[in-house]
Amino acid sequence: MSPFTLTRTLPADATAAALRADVRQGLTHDPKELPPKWFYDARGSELFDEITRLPVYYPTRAEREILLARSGEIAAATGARTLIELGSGSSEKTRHLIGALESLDTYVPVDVSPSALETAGRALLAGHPGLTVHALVADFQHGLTLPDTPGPRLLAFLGGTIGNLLPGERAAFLREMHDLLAPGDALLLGTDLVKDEATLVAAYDDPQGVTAAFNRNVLHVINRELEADFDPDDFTHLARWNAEDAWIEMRLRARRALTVKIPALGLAVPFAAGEELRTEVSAKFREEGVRAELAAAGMDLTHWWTDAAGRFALSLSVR
Ligand code: AVJ
Repeated sequence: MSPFTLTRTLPADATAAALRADVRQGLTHDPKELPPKWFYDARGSELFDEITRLPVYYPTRAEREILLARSGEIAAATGARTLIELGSGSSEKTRHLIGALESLDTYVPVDVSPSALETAGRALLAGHPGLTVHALVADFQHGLTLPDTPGPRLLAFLGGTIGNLLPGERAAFLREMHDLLAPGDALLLGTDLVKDEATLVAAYDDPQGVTAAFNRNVLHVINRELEADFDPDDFTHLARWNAEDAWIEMRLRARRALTVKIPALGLAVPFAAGEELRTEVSAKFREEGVRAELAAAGMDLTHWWTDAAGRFALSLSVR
């Protein structure tokens, strides 16, 4: 078998249909909201990369610090022969972990972007001649089927992206992850941690305005894909800490009363002056909460590692 295979579990038009459904549902809902996954077209992915290099955006650096310090322990604790990574993107975060996993046989990167999977998969193979890469084009929130690869398996979901799910979605997602694993397999989960409000809000409202551009980018995506006539300059970027739900919310607030036409959906969407559209929820966690949510999904948290400053955590749990 070739050391690199790419399997599409997403029909080519599934993404377009999902965008239409999400935009119709979210913009006719009161209050208005959109799921954060639509930020990431080519421009949005570039802006997110820029965010990860901003001085105020600490999660990426904190998680990298933990991975550099703990990859040996992760390898020893799991003895993984298959590493599955959800939302693998450029596979940048896992390069070090892959190097440390001495018994690794197969890497299964899962992403919605086939081009990112091709580039990352082939680059990894160049550095790891014995490795098999089985890339999956898939949306991991919707019925993931994994290839039959050798155990034990390690499933990695890094970056704190689990924070984009609402509590009910999170419970369902963790249960699905449990169901994908066999007894003895492990889950490596990255979670951003609750901390002082100023640090949290600053991470989502940088002075350079990169996060504001990233937030408004979803309006460009809707304009392009659904022929809408949003003027992104009509909206101001907002980042707010919601202490009750322990999450950061990104919002776009209409500067004036306006109506947006979305011909592809036959919709006219009125905004009142000052009306807010919620574009992202990014939940922050505490150790006890993560442990309890994992336990509810049938997983047993065995390791909890944070960066030296205690801002971000990686947890390892076993089914
Ligand atoms: C990619 C979901 C982890 O929530 O921190 C960064 C996305 N949004 N700045 C996060 C994001 C605004 C990021 N995740």
